[in-house]
Amino acid sequence: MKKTIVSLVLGIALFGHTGSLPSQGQSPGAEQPGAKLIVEPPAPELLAKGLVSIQYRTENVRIMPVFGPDALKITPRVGHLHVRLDDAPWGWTYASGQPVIVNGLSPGRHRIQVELADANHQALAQNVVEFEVPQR
Ligand SMILES: [Cu+2]
Repeated sequence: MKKTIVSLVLGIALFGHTGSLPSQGQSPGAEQPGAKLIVEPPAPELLAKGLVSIQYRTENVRIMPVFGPDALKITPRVGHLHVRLDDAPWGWTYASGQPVIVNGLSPGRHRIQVELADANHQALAQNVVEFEVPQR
C-alpha cells in the first residue's frame, strides 16, 4: 500500500513575489467593493491519486500574508483564507494565493471549508467543497 501523509502546502516561499505592498492610509476596507470567493471542485484526475487540489479565485481581495487591524486600511483590500477539513475543530491559514492542496486523505467523502478573511481574520465570504476520494 502506498504510504500516505497529510501535507499542507502553504507556499510560504512565495512571499514578496508580487512586488511592492499596496499603498496604505486610503479609504477604509468597508467602503471597497464586496469581496467574492469562487472555489472550484478538486481536479478529478488528481483525486484518483489521493491528491486534493482546489483552485480558487477572489474578487476585490488580494491574498497576501499581511495581518492585523492596521492592514484593514490597505487598498485594494488584502486578506487570506481559513481552511478547515471535515469540520475539524482546527484549521489552517492560506496566504500564498496558490491552490489549496491536501494529500493522503482516506477514501470516502470529505469536505473542505474555505473562508475568505480580511487581514484581521474576519470572514468576508465562505465556500464549501465536498468530494469523494476514490479507493486506490
Ligand atoms: Cu485569519
